[in-house]
Amino acid sequence: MKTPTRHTVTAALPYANGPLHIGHIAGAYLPADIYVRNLRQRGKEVLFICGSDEHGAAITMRAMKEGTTPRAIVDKYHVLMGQAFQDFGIHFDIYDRTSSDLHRETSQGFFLKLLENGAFNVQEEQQYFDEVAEQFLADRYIMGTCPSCGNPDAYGDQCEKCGSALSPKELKDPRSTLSGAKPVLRPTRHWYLRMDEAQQWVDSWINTGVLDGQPHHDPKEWKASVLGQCNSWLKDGLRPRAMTRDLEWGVPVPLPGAAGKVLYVWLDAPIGYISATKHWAALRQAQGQPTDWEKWWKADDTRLIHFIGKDNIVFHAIIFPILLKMHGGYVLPQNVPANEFLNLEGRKISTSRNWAVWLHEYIERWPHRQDELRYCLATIIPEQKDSEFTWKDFQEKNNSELVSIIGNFVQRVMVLCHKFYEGKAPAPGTATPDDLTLWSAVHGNAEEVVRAIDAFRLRDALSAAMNVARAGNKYLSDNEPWKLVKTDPDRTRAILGNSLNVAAALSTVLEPFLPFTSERLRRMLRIDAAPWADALRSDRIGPGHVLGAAEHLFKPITDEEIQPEIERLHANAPSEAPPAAAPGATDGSPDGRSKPNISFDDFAKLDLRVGTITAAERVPKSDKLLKLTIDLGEAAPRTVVSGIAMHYAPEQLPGQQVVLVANLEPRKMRGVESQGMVLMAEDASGKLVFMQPKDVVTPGGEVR
Ligand code: B3M
Ligand code: ZN
Repeated sequence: MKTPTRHTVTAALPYANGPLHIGHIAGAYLPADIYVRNLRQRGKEVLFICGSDEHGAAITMRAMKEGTTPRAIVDKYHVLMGQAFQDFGIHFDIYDRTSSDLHRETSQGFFLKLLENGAFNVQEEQQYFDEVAEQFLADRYIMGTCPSCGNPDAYGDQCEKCGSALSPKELKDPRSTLSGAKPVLRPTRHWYLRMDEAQQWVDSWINTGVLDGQPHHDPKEWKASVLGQCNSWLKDGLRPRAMTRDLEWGVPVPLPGAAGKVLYVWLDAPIGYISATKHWAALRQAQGQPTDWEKWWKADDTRLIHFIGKDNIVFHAIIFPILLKMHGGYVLPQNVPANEFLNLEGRKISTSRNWAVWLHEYIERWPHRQDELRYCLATIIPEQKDSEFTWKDFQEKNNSELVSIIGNFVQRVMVLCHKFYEGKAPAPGTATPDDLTLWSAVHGNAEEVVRAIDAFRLRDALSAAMNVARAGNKYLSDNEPWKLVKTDPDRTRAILGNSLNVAAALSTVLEPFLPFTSERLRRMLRIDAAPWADALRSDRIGPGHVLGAAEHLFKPITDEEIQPEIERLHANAPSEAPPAAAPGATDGSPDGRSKPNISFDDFAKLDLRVGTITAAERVPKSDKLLKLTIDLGEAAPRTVVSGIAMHYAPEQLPGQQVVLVANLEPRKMRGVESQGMVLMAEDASGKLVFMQPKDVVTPGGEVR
């Protein structure tokens, strides 16, 4: 095992088929960013690589759904994702993309070298073909029943329910996801990676950390979940795997007679890390800083680390290493710290069901509050098992940790220094046992931050960093400088001098997690960022140093700010019942109401009308939704989707009078546009009942 002199850190290339959500961030990008920031603070040479994965069925299917081209999809989401990362303080050395020319050349070259090295078997065989869409069906293009668990919606490459890796021919009752047609078999030719030949060395590399007879890494440093998944693949025996596909969108197979074939996305995507590195080096070159890209991938003192989510484990820990080794000349990853999944308010995050907190929307709605979300997510990184984000927890952690621990400490020190010493740092004097205890807590916790980050225990690292602020708070509360100033001005100076230096140390230990806050804190203290070791000195801020103005680093988040987030989540998830305007639970506010007052003008904006239901039917594939036709006395009846299917059968409803919010912005639910919302109340048994006039009202009658 060589001592690394440089670190190549990659974060999974997200598919450019939709915006980023907090699950992506907590799973791969924030952990990678924390890791990289800390390495840089410690003066290590690091290259941090990411980019958009622009090939594969994820992209083409999205294009089909949006009725546009794959090119338009990747162009749109590549920009959106790159911007969101940047705005959120996740700073890659390059955020590249796999639809570039350089990437095409790089992955084609890689493929040809593999071919030359005998890495492939070319095989002609029968594969499923969709005669309607005129396309071969691999991976996500084909669905059927999982042979292991019976899930009727398993994909051609994987069952998402039980996690089994599948091939299309193992599916029972296969169907095309393109047309729904029953596929037929047709002959085609593909290049299969001879993974079977790698079985032995992969096994010993993963389980003993030995590669080519040399110690390579310590397998005890790998997560149990990563080893577990790899070993379950190894146990089944590695099998040849096709590295080409019959598709139009992708990197063309660079061989004569291979028209209409592209590289398998899981071949080209990880090579994307390499082409991104080349691109980065070319950009540096253009700026007059020539650099050699190859050392980042080929020098044996380079430590390669892949940050990913658990669904990418075998691709990074087995298949890509096999590709790198069969190609030759590349280092293999020293670790693949994969995380589990993040859930949201009790449910799985789902792009298709719009159950997600989208990063770019968060940044828009909570401007300058990046660190508040970074903090909350860092405390719940799903390191060992799936974890959960809730808006209440976000609020709670902001209020009782960021505001009360960090904010409170810094605020007290700054205000007292301004009050007692006109904003100039006092002299710390001779250290007392109390001061030594304080500094040993600071240094002990700072060491733990480093130890934990090196071991990919980022939650522990954050909690050690917070302990520095806790130690500062305790020191202040134990010594009460605000009282002591009257009796012992010398000791008071020492206490505040020490506290200022703890605040400076805090700006360093928090930086990997809360970069925006650290920067603000440094501005307040009027200090520059410093390398890790220097930054923890107790005399960094010397006597007479002029401080900036005291400002609050964090502000409390109120229920009024959080509630709309929860409501928005439910309102935007189309598979959910739309919120019935039921009395609802109170939020514990003193007067027992769940919402703050609104003005009369706000009320007057509502157009409430009485209508009569003329027809009702179920919305296909939904347990909760009914499609109602409502006569409002207008030229055409309204279509309204209502979440009452659990409470009423469609045939009960014609003739029923209802109160309708008639000017609610139309919204599509399950493909049906809803043009209003029916008001309902929840009775004692939990059943939803109609708000209806006691006497029959002519449809269209206004409710005031
Ligand atoms: N785009 C899969 C994913 O986003 C894939 C990662 C590629 S990393 C080379 O889950
Ligand atoms: Zn299954």
